[in-house]
Amino acid sequence: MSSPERRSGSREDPAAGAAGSAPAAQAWAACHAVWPGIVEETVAARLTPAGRGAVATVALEGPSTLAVLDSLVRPAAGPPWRDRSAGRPGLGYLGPDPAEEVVVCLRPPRSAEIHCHGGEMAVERILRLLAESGCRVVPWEDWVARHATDPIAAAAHRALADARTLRVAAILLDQAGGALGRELGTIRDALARNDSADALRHLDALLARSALGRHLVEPWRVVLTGPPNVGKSSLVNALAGYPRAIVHPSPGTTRDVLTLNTALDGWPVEIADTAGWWASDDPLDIASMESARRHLAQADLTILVFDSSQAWSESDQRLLENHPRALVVLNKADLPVFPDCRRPLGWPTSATTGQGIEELAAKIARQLVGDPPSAGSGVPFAPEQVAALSACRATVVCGNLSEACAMISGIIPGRSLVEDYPLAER
Ligand SMILES: Nc1nc2c(ncn2[C@@H]2O[C@H](COP(=O)(O)OP(=O)(O)OP(=O)(O)O)[C@@H](O)[C@H]2O)c(=O)[nH]1
Ligand SMILES: [Mg+2]
Repeated sequence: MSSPERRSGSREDPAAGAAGSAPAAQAWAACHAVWPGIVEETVAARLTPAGRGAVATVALEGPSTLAVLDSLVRPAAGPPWRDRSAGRPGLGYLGPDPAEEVVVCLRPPRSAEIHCHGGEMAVERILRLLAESGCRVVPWEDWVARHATDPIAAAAHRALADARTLRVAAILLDQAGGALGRELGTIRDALARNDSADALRHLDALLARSALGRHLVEPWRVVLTGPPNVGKSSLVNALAGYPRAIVHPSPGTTRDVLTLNTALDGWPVEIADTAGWWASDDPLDIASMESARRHLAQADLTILVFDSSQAWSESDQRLLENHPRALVVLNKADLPVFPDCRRPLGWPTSATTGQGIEELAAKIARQLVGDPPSAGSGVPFAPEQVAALSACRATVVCGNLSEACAMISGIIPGRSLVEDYPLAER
């Protein structure tokens, strides 16, 4: 395989501006500083998501960017890529005929974006041709790591791809912008001046937000349970805003656990509808209830639904006692309430008329999230961040402040990304 690095060795790079110009030289020097191990390498990555789209974007970066473009992409008009200035898009034909129609945009100091048709085959072919030209094709996560300012920002950018709502995306953007890093700096400073109380206060505040942090990429799980026929599936549909689950007057309609993803008050939530609980020795009922039990064990919040138009029963009471932390909902509030002093207090809803549904959604969100962090707050969102903070806290509690300071310094942004993302070795 020919080496584009060698081919481009003697070439001036017009994309970088005039050779030796100060900004370009500084940018390139910065590239060297952060990525000493991969400076000789030219890499390519698909930036747009996998799957079909109208347009896809492949990025190319490294010393042989221009050489690769000149060898692979025939400009529709005008000079070769090496003689063009950065920022102006140009139409070209990539690869042997039938060539891929692409728009190339050069970026200083030595990178380019190739915009192509969004079909899988077009992108795969372009990446294969780039690989055959000597580029190393890397996953988008590595590309993000390469361009992030620090490991926390890199992790936040990767997590952003899985953010399901604007609300969680805003928190992750804060972390990418340095919110968590700044709070880690405050803890390090407190430890450096032997102020363990202040360090613990900040550590506890961060750890208290770690449950929220986990759910920035993974939705909260809410499971509806209760006796048969009380309106669990109807409530799931009302919360989702569309008829996802089958509703029927016969008890025992829902068998398998049915899940759907939605947002409540802007927070991503997976809602599960389950089979009703009743005394039965039918193997099908037992299997349905076993499946519900498994889901309930994983729930962040259980919603226990009863029918307020029916008498309170012994089995209702047992269900209530089995789920002492559940949010109790009294459905069918549009029907006359069956007076029964044993029935617990609960939130009244009518899945039929919509009464109480919006408030129920807000209640669920409040119970799951508590007080959301104010804009710009640090939120640990990756398990390794939480583990490091917990370990640091334990070390502070043991009174070893200098060791805790070293631990927290180890996760503070500012060290080379190469340690975390050794691209050159993969
Ligand atoms: N009047 C009234 N009827 C309701 C309400 N919610 C549900 N129903 C009716 O109650 C019956 C049972 O509703 P489902 O949502 O299937 O009840 P379920 O708890 O999922 O039942 P299973 O899956 O059998 O356990 C249906 O006929 C619904 O139309 C409500 O708020 N008011
Ligand atoms: Mg049901």
